[in-house]
Amino acid sequence: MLTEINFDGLIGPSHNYAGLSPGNIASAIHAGGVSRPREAALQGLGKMRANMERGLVQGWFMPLPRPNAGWLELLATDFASAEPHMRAAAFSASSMWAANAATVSPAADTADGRCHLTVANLMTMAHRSHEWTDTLAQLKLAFANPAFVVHQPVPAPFGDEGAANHMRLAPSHGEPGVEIFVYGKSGGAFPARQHVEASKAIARAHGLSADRTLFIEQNPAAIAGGAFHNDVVAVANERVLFCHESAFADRKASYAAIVSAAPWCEIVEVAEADVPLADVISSYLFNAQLVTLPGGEQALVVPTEAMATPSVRQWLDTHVSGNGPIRQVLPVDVRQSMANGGGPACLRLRVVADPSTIDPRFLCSATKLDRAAAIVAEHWPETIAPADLGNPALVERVILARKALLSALNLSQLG
Ligand code: SUG
Repeated sequence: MLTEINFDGLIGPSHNYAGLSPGNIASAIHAGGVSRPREAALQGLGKMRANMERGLVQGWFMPLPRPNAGWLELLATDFASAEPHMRAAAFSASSMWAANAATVSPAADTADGRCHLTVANLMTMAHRSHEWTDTLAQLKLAFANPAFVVHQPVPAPFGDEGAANHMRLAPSHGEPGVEIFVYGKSGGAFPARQHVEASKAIARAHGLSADRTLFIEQNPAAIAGGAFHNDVVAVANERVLFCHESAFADRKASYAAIVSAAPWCEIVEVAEADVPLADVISSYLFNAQLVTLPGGEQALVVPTEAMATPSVRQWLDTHVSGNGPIRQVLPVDVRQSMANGGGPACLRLRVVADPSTIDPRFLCSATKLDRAAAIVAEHWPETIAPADLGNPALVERVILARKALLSALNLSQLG
């Protein structure tokens, strides 16, 4: 049976705060801080568990090999001799943010009736540009069934950041939907990571129909304010689009195009006067998982930071006590990821599919979550300070920790 599956990136043992993402305010603020990889991974597993307990289908992706020795080799260096910024780029656990792993078009939207995935090239940020090869290997394994088509990345120089800049509206998950690609235009203070040429290439590769595909420009003011991905200011689920007033460059024309392509959709807009953009960015109100619970109600899985921001809390209380489509607000603690700019929505990739078509090793169960949590508790470093990155003992520990996880989950073939 077709259902939405959320695949979360299991937070890797090298999680640290290196300030690698210009335009991502949380990453800049926490640069040089001491990270807590063990706590981070347990928070992520806690989110997966809570969503499963609500009756949602949960999958996961494994951390990538870090430091990425192969990438450093291509750069004619190695971890011991690389300059500090290259070391940090090779060591980053950034693949945890699975919303940036790929763009997914469910079978109901595509010309050949298969579910298409294009791995994101993430080429704008050095530390993320080398994720795609290992991510692609996992996607090929998880989605090897002929129900799926897994595509190579869009070639340079067209930046693609995956599902973080892609939304889908549909009367229900399994029905044909409208896919909305949100791109940025370069020239602002911060990089526009999603290029329209990449979005268009993906829409063509996935065989999307023109009347159910939209390309919308992200508001440059939102990017300048710290919304480095569209999913920081907007999220969609089935027939609901939940967004901030400042999300799109041409607000009225964007809404008109969306309503014309999806007349059954409901746009829930948060006004700047109620929640200013700065509060949106710091609270990650929209970097929430908007999900349909088994009973049919929509719930918003928000970071705890959202509840601690008075304007956001007030907006949510008013909405839920009124007649709006978001019926429940479910706070979750993912503070370790949030400090690098990754909220609940960043940590997951949504795939509408029949779970029986997916390699079962990538689907979670309560027992597997327990097994992973035990490995994390035993092997993940408790803390990483910036100076630790040069410590060979830490490198060895991080490599062994990941190997222990893969072995416990029968995924050692990921190497
Ligand atoms: O690409 N942070 C990530 C956060 C990604 C959030 N994803 C979505 N919005 N979907 C990024 O900027 C920071 C790493 C560091 O600074 O150490 C980082 O890569």
